[in-house]
Order: sequence, then structure tokens, then C-alpha cells
Amino acid sequence: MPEQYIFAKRKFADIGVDADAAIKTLLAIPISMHCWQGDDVNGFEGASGLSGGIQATGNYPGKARTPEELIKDIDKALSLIPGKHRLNLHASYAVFDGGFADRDALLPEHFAKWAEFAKARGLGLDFNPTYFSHPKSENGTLSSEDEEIRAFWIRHGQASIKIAERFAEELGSPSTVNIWIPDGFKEIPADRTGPRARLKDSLDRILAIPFDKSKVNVAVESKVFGIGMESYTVGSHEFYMNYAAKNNILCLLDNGHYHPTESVADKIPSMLLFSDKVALHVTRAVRWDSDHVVLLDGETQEIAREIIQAGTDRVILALDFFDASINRIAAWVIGMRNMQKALLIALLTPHGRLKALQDRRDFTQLMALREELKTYPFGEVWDELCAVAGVPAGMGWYEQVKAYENQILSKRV
Ligand code: RNT
Ligand code: ZN
Repeated sequence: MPEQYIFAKRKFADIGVDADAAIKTLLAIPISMHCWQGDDVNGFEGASGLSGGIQATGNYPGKARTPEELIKDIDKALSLIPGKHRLNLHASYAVFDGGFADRDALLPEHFAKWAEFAKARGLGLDFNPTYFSHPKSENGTLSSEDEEIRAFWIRHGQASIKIAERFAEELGSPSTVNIWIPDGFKEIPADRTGPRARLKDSLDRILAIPFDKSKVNVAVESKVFGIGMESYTVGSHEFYMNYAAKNNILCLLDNGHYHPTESVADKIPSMLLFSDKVALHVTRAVRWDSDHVVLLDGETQEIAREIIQAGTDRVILALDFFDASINRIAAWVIGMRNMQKALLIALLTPHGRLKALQDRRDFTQLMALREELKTYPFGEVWDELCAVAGVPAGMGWYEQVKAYENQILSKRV
């Protein structure tokens, strides 16, 4: 055991925190890593561009173009991230060996390659229906006034549940199906209720298919606006929060999807007084829902603190960002490791003591102790955690990504 760790451990023990236990706990927290960082949310359907009011900006060379390339890149990223995680797939990443199937006709077979991938690595899989980048998604999906279009997207939601159910069966781990739709208006709507009533009906019909609720967790993700849909979002926060509560499904909070001064960290404990679980997309919004790589910043740390205080079994944790301006594998590794570092800091925090100070209204000592904790030797615990998990600490991981870029990514032209 390195001396620095022994020193750090003692320092944390002095404030009643067990660093060994923190390492052990962190290594057992799965984070669902989003496949779409690897290719700028492109998918394998030959999409001509990303639509739905979201955008990946940048032109860094070397993006994955095929399932084989994406798998290779995911493997590289996972080899540099401590612990065992999950992979979050989107329906647009179906692998069509025996002919194309449209979104409403997708079957578990179209994701057999992913199931095989996950099984071989002992990973769980989560799934997202893709309600964007499709000719039928341009004028609304589950809220569409065109009944044929709406039925098409309802079938897509149902197909997604079936695919996730198969994943859960094959991998022995429940799968989360997260529904996010881009539907909304650029201009002030004349009717705010109609689209939401149709969305409500569509969700009812998706959930009406028979499926094993112990295997599939359905979540709904709200949003405040999208590009080109600035004035009205059908799937707003209030809509989905109420829908989820009434129908006993998960509400998913993406911290890029609220007004800039709203705090998702503050929403988590409120939601958990009324629901067993909440789902998250951790991202970083810069001025808008820009999906920058997750940093070890104050917002991420506050979110992590709420996750740890709530109990990690109550929060279904996934990341969501897509940065095409830097090495995409590095983006995954930085974002995942930062989420883990934030969780580790939370695990190394003497919450009981801080809470007691708050309850005693000793705000002076509370501030003093919190500020002292900021310079506690957390980095030494992180290095030890990396050693235990067999991944490089420090910049060692970057050297490996750079070598991979030189050998593999730079040849993708
Ligand atoms: C969009 C949502 C959604 C997507 C992914 C690709 O604003 O955050 O989660 O980012 O489905
Ligand atoms: Zn999201």
C-alpha cells in the first residue's frame, strides 16, 4: 500500500470516514455509458444528419463508422475506467446483418450483436428508442396530429420495450428504457393541451403491451427546449413528472434540460420522497443544453452527493454528452472518471457530521468544515482505487488513448 494512501486513509479516518470502504462502494456503482459519444449520435442506419433539436459540434478525426469500430472504441474506453458498468444503446444502433428494418419493426435480433458483446464482458444493457434522425420524426412523433405517424412511433416504443426485455433476460440484469422525444414548436403554440394529450395517450398505449416490469424499467425524459423548438416542448418536466408518478414508471432528469439556475441535485431528494427511484442523465450544459463532457465541477459533485445520500440503489445513473471536437474515447473516459470521482468525493464526506451541524443550526462550523474538506487528500484515494481496479491512475490512461489514436483512429479516413 503506497505511503500516500496510508496517510490519506488516516486523515479520512480522523473525520470518521473509511476510505477502504469508499473504494469498495464506488467500484460497485454501475454507470450506464452512452454508446452515442463514439460517433456523434450518428447510428448505423445511414442517417444523413442528426435531427430533433440536438447537435454534436466538432470535427475531430476518427469517429466510429461501423459496429465493429464502435465496439472496439467502447472496449478501449472501458479498459481505462475503473469498475464494471453498463452500456446505453439507442435504437439507431441496430446492426442489420440480414436486411434493414424500420424503427417500428425492430426486433431483439437486430441487437443480437450488442447482447453478445455485453454478455462476453459481463455488462448490463440499457435501451433508448430513437425518436429523431428519421424521415417520420420531422413533424412530431408521439404527439403527432397525424394518426399514422403517431401509430408508427407507438410501435417503435413497444418494440423498444421488447428489445430491452430480451436484454434483461439474456444478461440477467434489468434494463432501463428511456423515452425522450423532440416534439415541440418554434413559435408560441395555439394549443398547448392537444399535443400533450396525444403524448399521454401514446405513452399509455406503449405501456399497455405485456412486459415483465421486474426486467424493464421504463423512464421518461423531459426537456425545456430544443434547437428549432424554442417556444414549446410537449414533453415538459411537469408533464412527465406527473405521468411517471401516476403510472409508476421512472422520471429521468437530464441536468441539461432545465433553466440554467435550476438544480437537479435539489430535485433528486424531492423526487425520492415520492418515488422509489429516479433516473439521471448527467451531462454538462454550457449556456444551453450543449452536452459538453462531464467535468468534476460543482454541479456534478452536488448531484453525486445526493446520489450517495439517497443510496445508490435508488438512482439509475447514466451519462449523456456528445462532443465531436476532441478525441471521442477520451471524452468517454474523462466523463465517466469524473462522475466516479464526484461519487468518490461524496463517499469520503462525513455526511452524518455535516447533517448534525445543520440540525444544530451551527452554520459557522458547517461552512468551516465543508471548506476544509475541499483540500482533503481525495486524489490519493482515487489513485489507490485505480490501482485496485487495475486501470491507470493520473495521465497514464491518456497515453493509451493517444497511442490508440495514432494506431487506429488516425487510419479512419
Ligand atoms: C436530448 C436528450 C436525449 C439525447 C439522447 C441522444 O436532449 O438529452 O437523452 O441526448 O437520447
Ligand atoms: Zn438526455
